[in-house]
Amino acid sequence: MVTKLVILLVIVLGVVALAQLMRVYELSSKLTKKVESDISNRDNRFNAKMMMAFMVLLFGGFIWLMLKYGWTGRGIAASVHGRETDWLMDLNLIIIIAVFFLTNALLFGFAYKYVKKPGVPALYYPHNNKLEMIWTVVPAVVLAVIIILGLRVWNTTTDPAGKEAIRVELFSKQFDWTARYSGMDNKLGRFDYKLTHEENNPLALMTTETIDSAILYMEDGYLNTKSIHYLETTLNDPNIVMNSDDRDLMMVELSRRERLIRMLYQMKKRHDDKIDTNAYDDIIQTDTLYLCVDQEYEMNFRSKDVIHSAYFPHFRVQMNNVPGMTTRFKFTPDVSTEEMKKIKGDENFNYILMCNKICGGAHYKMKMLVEVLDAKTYDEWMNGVYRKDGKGKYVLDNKGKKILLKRGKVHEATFAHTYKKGENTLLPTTTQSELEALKVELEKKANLDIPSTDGN
Ligand SMILES: [Cu+2]
Repeated sequence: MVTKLVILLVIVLGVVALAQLMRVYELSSKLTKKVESDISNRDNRFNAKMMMAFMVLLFGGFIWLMLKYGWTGRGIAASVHGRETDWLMDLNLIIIIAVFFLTNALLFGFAYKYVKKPGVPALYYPHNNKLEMIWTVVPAVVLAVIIILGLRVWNTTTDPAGKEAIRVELFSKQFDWTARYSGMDNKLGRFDYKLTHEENNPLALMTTETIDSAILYMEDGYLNTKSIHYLETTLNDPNIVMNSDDRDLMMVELSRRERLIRMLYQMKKRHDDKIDTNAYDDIIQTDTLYLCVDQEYEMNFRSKDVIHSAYFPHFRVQMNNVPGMTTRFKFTPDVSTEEMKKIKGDENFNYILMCNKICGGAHYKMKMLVEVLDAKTYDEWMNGVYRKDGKGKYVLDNKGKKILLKRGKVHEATFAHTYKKGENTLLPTTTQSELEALKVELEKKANLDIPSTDGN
């Protein structure tokens, strides 16, 4: 408190002192009969020299920074197209640095050379067509070349990938990443946001089961206070007294649900259960993204909530994840994590995927480790994920401890385990036996086996 007061006092006194100094200067110029706007030749020459000194400092500082941090400050790229974008970036930097030195040398050099001299009038030079032409055409041509080269690289990275590329989906939400590999068939299972279920189907994958369970949940939803059944019975119950605002809210919710259920039934009608298998073999990774060196990847980006941005700095990849659409980027990592550790001389080095859009409070921790494995290690990992079942079909194996797997398949019955009594405050008091009865009824209706909780 005292220090703050002292600082304030010093500032106030400083301002007063400055005002007094100005006053002294004005009075002394009156005495010497000098007009304030008159600037002496000595002042002019001093300013010209200071311009040169500033230029030397500016250029010197710039060169020193480049020597200290490397002329681009980027480090090597770890992907094939990354080298191309780095080449483009270098080309841009060369042009920018050349122009920087040229224009600043002219600016400060002219200020020095054409300093006001006694008796020499200023040259009146209003216009020169040739000069105008040069500084319009030259930058236009340079820009066109840069843009054409850039577009070429952009197109090669965002075009659909070839058949041999592995499809991976990066699903983003506040505040984490989930990777989904297309699996043995190299086809990503389809998805629809209407099938999102926080516990059982966070990626909103579309299979016969997920559609059925979404319909059942929407209609009857075990302990789901937004289910159509719950809303209807509550609204029609003569024993429940509600104020009109609450009733209106419930009616709105009910009509929303009814619209959604119609869309779900349409989805069910159109759904071809042959595509279910595309989703079943998808591998879902939440901690580390494993990539194989020299393998092309097609990354498909999705967002559940707000705009995120997938940023792999070492691969020179960045793409916005936009709710409601899939964005794409293809790239081939060509330096494995082990190789990069040696290049950097850092045992702890790891590639990383970060969110590069300020997407909310915990944005800073929205990261995922990326490991680029050599082909052999990558195969070992893949073999740990899959095993063949009795019919010779590949199925997911849940044994690998280091890998977190979830099957892209959910059953209605599983959410009976996840929705606990009293979790929702809107819930009417229900006795344990009523709960059990409801559960049995629902299971009968779903006509599904209750799967074991480990997802197999
Ligand atoms: Cu984010």
